[in-house]
Amino acid sequence: MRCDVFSIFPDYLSPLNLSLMGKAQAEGLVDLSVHDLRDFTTDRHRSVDDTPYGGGAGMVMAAEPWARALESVIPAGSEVQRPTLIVPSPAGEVFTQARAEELATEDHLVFACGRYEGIDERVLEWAAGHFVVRPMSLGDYVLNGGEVAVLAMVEAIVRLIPGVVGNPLSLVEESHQDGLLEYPVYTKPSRWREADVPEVLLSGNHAKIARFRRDEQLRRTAARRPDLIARLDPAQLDRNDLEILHIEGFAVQNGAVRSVASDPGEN
Ligand code: JEW
Repeated sequence: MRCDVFSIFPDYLSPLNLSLMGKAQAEGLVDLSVHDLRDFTTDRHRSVDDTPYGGGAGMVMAAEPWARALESVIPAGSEVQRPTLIVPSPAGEVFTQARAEELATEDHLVFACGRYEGIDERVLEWAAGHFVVRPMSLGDYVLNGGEVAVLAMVEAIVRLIPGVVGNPLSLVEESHQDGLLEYPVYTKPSRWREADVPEVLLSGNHAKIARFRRDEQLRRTAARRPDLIARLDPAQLDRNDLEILHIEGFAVQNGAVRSVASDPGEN
């Protein structure tokens, strides 16, 4: 996979040369280039921003440096196999594991890191003629620019490329999560500062261990991510699951898992 990243702070992306990402690059699984957007300016001051039409606070990234930058990575003479252009934005589609899995199968990803109040919208419209354009949000909070979002997205995508993560079984286990949060994990020593590892994990009883872990997944998902509980398919839940969920304040109603009154939650 080829990845091109454009930013006015290319040094911000240097973690991509470390650890897992660095190894993936050294092994030729990923070919990553980080480009300085200012190299595509034409004025003496290398400016990339200007005041917003319609008024308002802050500055907007001007179209021309972006177009020149993006043109530099358009594959020669191919309307077919358009690269995917990911534009981090608080107004984008939310980046999820499903999006990471989809993007991990692409040949060529291009990332456009904005700053200030964002990029002139006409860049995205123009780019749609050469790229599959995907404005993407890392989540519902505001960053100062796209760089941190790109670090997270590239890490989530690249680790799914075959050969990048050492043990492919950990990827298989991950993808088989049934829409629940992970169970808690423990390592030696079995007693640490008065705190014991749950006894069942030392028992060697694999059926009981699996049940314990499933219960913990259900409990923490109910407590921390009730939105995920509401999306469970009741047909995939056994009697034990339903009992745990009931203790946590959920029950099956009209073919869906619903929160049962007693806990009013935040609303
Ligand atoms: C994010 C890119 C570029 C992504 C997620 N645009 C914009 C904008 C900004 C602040 C306030 C309002 C709009 C700053 N900003 C970005 C923010 C991505 C840029 C400039 C971003 N949160 N924030 N998930």
